[in-house]
Amino acid sequence: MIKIDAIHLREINMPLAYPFETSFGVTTGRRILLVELESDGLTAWGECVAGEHPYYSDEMIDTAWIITESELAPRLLDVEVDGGGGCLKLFKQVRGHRMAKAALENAVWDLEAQRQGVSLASLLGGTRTVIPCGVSIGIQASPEQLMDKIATELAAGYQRIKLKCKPGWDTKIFEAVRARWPDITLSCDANSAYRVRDLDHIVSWDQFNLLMIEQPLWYDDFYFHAMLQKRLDTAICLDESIRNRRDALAAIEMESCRIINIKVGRVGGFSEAIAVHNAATERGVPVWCGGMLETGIGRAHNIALSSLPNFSLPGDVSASSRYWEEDIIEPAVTVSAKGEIVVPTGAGSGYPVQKDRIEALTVRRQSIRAKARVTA
Ligand code: OSB
Ligand code: MG
Repeated sequence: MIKIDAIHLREINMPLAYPFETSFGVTTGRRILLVELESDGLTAWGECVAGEHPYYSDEMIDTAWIITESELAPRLLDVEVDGGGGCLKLFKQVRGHRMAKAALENAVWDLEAQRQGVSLASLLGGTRTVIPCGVSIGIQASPEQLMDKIATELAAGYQRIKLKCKPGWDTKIFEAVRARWPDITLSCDANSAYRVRDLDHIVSWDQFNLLMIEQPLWYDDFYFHAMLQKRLDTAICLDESIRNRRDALAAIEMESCRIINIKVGRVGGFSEAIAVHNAATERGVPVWCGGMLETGIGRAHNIALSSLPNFSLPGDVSASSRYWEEDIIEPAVTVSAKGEIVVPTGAGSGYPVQKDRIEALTVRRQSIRAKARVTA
């Protein structure tokens, strides 16, 4: 059993090395909530992937902070928790707020791995020694600039290129990319930018031999994605719509998608991410690990998750240097010339945090401590 002595919340501000544009907006820097658990002389970290605004999902850093401080941290400090797997039940009374829950739960798993002296990957049930990596490339100022970016990422060895798209930045872009690279593994992600009037338009993308089309319709939809999937040869991949295992089962049953993007923050932590992974495995649906422009703390957790067997497609888990001038972990995440990340085997996540650097980036902090307990 694990007893948490203190939970430290902090907000760090980090400028992105390159702006990132999606159909819902441009991000130039991140405001990130980190949680740090203290337990028995050990320290474990978690990253909340909620954005500055509620544009990707209904969570944002400020709601995550309030929920963590007022509801989640007190619950975690009040009990002895039976490892990371115990958090789901502990937080169940609080509806939603999955990204906030995930930050704490994932830190508990990290702590548990340290206590057992095993890697986080193996504690989660991971079997892969290396993970295949892709990149997600944002909407650019011009098609030429996009071509340069793609050329750079392919030269670096990345195994799959995902293009962010939206009305006006789609068919013409796919045509140009396919004209130059007819055979690369290519996909697109619309982040819910299309509507039912666009179905014919989306069906016309079958000509581009995409690996998948990610979340083309509403962020909370299954029905219309199923209608679209019936008409498409290309696989639909759901991201935003999949909040838990039950959603994954519904989407697979309804044939709303043929591939699932698992983001540990979006589904509320490692336990639920593993449950989605296992449900997809049993039904022959491949999964891959999505990204949320994480710092090294979240990135290390994504690497551990990606070591599970059914993460067979390249994820959006890529090198630290694509996001940050300097990451907050040491060593930074690097990707080999074959487009792979080696899964660490040491105790815990395998990427120690740079506390000095985190201190320097901190703009807000709050500590919550366990009430003194009387022991017999
Ligand atoms: O939809 O996958 C997404 C970033 C922020 C919010 C949503 C998404 C993304 C990405 C970037 O695609 C993935 C990454 O490189 O971290
Ligand atoms: Mg996505």
